[in-house]
Parts: sequence; structure tokens; C-alpha cells
Amino acid sequence: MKKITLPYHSVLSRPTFVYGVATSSFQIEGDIAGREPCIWDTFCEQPNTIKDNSNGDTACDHIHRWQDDVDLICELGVDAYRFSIAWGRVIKANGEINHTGLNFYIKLVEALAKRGVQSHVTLYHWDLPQYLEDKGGWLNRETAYRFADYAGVVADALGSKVSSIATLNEPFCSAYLGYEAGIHAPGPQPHAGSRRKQGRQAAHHLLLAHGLALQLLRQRLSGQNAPQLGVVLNFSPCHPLTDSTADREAAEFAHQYHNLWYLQPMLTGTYPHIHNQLASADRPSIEPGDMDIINQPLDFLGVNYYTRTVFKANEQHGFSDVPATGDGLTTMGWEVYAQGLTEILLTLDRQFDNLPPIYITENGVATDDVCDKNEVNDVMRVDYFQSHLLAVHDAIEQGVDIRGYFAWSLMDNFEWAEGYTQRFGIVYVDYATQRRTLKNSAKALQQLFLARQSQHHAVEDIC
Ligand code: GCO
Repeated sequence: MKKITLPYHSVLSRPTFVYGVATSSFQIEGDIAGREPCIWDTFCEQPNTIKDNSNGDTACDHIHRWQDDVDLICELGVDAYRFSIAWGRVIKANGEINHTGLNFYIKLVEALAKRGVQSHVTLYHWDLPQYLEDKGGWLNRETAYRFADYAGVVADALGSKVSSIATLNEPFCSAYLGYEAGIHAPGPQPHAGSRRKQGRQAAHHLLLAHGLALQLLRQRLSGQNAPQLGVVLNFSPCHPLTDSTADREAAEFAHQYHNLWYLQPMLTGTYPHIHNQLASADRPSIEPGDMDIINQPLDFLGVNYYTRTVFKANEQHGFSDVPATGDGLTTMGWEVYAQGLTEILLTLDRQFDNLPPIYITENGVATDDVCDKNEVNDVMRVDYFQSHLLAVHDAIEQGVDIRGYFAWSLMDNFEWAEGYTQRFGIVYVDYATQRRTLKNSAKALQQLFLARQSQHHAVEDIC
């Protein structure tokens, strides 16, 4: 079996560097009876939205199997588990707290803590309650205020028990894929302006939600047991297809539009300057004071990285992405491009002098896994983790402050518009039986994590 090895004396080998695995609520939980319906339940019911016509009704049945899943997490030897809370499991349509739902997360966090595993919580991983969508969802400014209320409830219940709280996961996907590209929930809305306008407006309200929630979390959670407060964003280096000026401009536009649109307002209180190049009908409505609310100090930035993106000029939209070709693509059709992780980390580090410490909060690959006699030999995934961990090491060597790495994902799960056709897990899930099987990548990571722990203990014993 292939191993993952780290450079000797690398920061990545130190016990202070946090290793974990990640999941999200809608992708694994199931049990829709225990929560309010969300926009993804509705989206899955519409024809031609999900590749295999599936939904999140059962997913990995994690709500019923969470104790076994905690055992699995602990068995891997991780320091931390990153998961998200389903808003509609915690706040009912009438605004009351759903205590059964909230208790689920409290029990989960306590069970992890008992076994020495940190909890890293994300408040919003795309599953907006349908009752808020019915009032306009992220196109309605009010949703940002409801998000802050929800954040307050989680802060009171879990704030002192978790290591970090991220407001949003990848608002790019909620805004751009949801409203502009239309391949994620809820899809573009009739009578709400151009797709670009909808995407930009949703993005603005998500940013506002982030700022309002962060202000409130900061007020409520201070002192010794306060968790680190931040956000999780996705990044992909944007490369031009050719060296032509038009393609280079397209790639730069895409970089600002996809990578900087969220981080820059958070860190500086301003949108990237392509904001001014948008037609005025496509720009978001911004109220006085919004940019100051969005511009809150962050304790950490979560970086999700999968691949790079190549762009070419497109007269209508300014830019369009060019699908990857060639050998060695993942089953998502994505190129394996580890140096892109180092590149984007350096780009951000050089651009923002107030960039907070970074956690790689998602990194992983979908492959064609076959479970044969309890073995899944996912060599491509082992190689992927190996090359991307080295890319993190390179970024650290070049001065970027990176504190941890979370593999996406703990287990195979509902991959949004791809349904269950894509397997990102390090643990294989047989959906018919819900049986979990450690893939060889899980075993390779486990060896790495456990060796690091025993080394640490050996040093402690000597001291
Ligand atoms: C994300 C997504 C995950 C996906 C993963 C693979 O945050 O990007 O949250 O939910 O499963 O990115 O596409």
C-alpha cells in the first residue's frame, strides 16, 4: 500500500499543525423529517437538476449513525473534524429553536471532545431553509439578518465547546452557481433581474450575513474558551488559455470575479475594481454602512482548493472557462494541479497584508472507486493528498501562515448536482447498506496521523 510522506522537520509534521476531515450537513445527514426543508430538497425535486435524480433524503444517514461515524473519525487519528450545521435543523419556520436538532450537534461536539477531537463548525454550507427562500432567499436583504439570529443561537449553544466557527462555506457557489450559472439551488429566479445581477446581489447579501454574524459572534464569544472566528472560501488560480491580451484580461477578470469578490470586501471593505466595469443594472444594491459591516476582523481564513481553471475571452460575458482535457483527469473532469495550491496561497499572501492565518479546509479528489473484498485501492487519491500536502509545505516555506489541513471528505456523500455519482470520500460508502469501508487513502492518512501522534507522545515522555 502506498504511503504519504512529509519532508523531515516540516511544519506539517509538528503536533501543532491540525489535521482533520470534513463533511457538510446536507451531503451526509439525511433525516429530513427532523428539520425544515431546504433549497436543496426543492431543487432536487425539479427535473434535470441532479445527474442521478437523487436527493438528500437519506444521504449517509449520518443522523442515525453519527456515533459509529465518530468512532470512524477517531479511528483515523485526526485532530479535528469539520462539519456544518443545518440551519433548518436548528431554527424552525416559526422562528423557534428546534431543541432536538440543536441537541444533535451538542451531543456530536461533546462526543468528539471526549475523544480529544476538535470541532470546526461551519454555519452555512448552502442549505438555506426553504421558508426563507420563499421570502426571496439570498436576494432578500432580510435573510442576512435572519442568519445573524441563527448564528447567535449556535454561539450560545456551542460557542465554548468548539475550536472554530466559520460563517459561510464558499459563498461563491451559493451566489454564482446558484443564481448566475444556475446549476445549484435555488437556480435563477424569474423577475429578479439579469442572472449577473442576481448573482452579485446574492453575493452581497451573503457577505452582509457574514459581517453581521461575525460582529455578533465576536460580542458573545470572548475569553479563554472562545473559538476562532472566520470564513471558508474556495479559490482556484485563473490561467489564460493563450498569451493573447484578451485571454489574459479574461483570466484576470475571472480571478477578481471568482476569487477576490468575497475575500477582498471582508479584508478591506471594498469590492475588486471590476465591480465598476459591470453594467450598472448588474451591480448589487449596496446600502450605506454595508461595506463596514462586511469588513470584520477574521481569526482565520479557510481555503478550499481542488484545481485550477483556464479561461478565454468571451465577448458576451467577458470570460468563459475552458474544460480541462488530457490524461489523468478526475471523475469530475478536473485537472490534478497541486502547484496551483501553492500559487493561490502565495497570491493571496502577497496581495493582502492583513491576511489571517490559513486552514486548508477542503482538499480532495473524486475518483472511480471500486470496493472489492473490503478493499478500495484509490492510488490516485493517495497521490493527490501527497502532492497537495507538499504544495502546502512549499507555501509555508515561502512564508504563508498555514495552521491546518482538512481532507475532503470523511466519506462519500451527496455531491450536489452530481448526486451520488462522484466519490470524494476517504471512506467508501455502500449506499444500499450504509456500510463504511476505509479506502487505502484513509489508511495512508491514518498512518501519517498516528505516526505523528506517537512521535509527539514519545517526545512528551522524554521531556
Ligand atoms: C465545497 C463543497 C463540497 C463539495 C466539494 C467537491 O465546499 O466545495 O462544499 O461540498 O462536495 O467541493 O466538489
